[in-house]
Amino acid sequence: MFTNAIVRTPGRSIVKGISDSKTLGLPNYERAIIQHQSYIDSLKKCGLDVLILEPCEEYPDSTFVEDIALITPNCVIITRPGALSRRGEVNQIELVLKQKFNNIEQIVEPGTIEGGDIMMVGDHYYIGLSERTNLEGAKQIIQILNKYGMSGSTISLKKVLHLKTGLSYLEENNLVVCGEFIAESSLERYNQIEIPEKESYAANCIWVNESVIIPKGYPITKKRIENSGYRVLETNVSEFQKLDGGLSCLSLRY
Ligand code: CIR
Repeated sequence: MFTNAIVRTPGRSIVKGISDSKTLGLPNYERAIIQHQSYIDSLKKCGLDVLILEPCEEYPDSTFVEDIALITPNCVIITRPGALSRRGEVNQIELVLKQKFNNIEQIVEPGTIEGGDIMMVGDHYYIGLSERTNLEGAKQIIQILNKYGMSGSTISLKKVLHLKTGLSYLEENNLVVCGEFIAESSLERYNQIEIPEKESYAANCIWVNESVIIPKGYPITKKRIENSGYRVLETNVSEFQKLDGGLSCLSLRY
């Protein structure tokens, strides 16, 4: 069970965030603020205490806090983002995490890793090797996990930005899968909840204490997850989607 979440309010600079999307356009700041508030409300409905950090204008993508740290039950690992424009975000989050946790570890050069590439399954962590996360970053994180009695393994990405762009673990051996991960042999042991390509954005969803929060507007995904026995909450995160941001990357949950 999770009890807490950390989020960061988007700044006005969000319009300058990294985006690969050619069709969705720029995010609208006012709408992003409203959507961010509803996202917080959804986390609260699932019983979480939410720490809301001040906007950080210097870093347009800093609302995507999940990429900057991994909070495990035994230690906290500060990442080293592959995206150059995001590297300085770690200094901002470090101050906050140092006040709350002991056992703080850090990924160092030449390793790069972003939290969107890390999926927790109990005390095992899957690490996506992507354009943002390199082998050295994965090796470092696995070494740190081992030091604290946990384990990790890698999955190579072909197309998507992050591992959790196309995968979400919903506990109880249930795994939401989409696209390139449907045929991934290391994931065969899970009960797979398959998401069709046209709803691929909803493959990034989050399990929070028996409920699953999914992006609004994906009826097939909603039904399939409900049929697997979960309460599903929908929240509109379309302004963040414009920056290739999934729902999970808007919070650190622990
Ligand atoms: C980026 O490209 O870094 C941001 N615009 C989006 C990050 C999304 N992170 C995530 O899905 N974990």
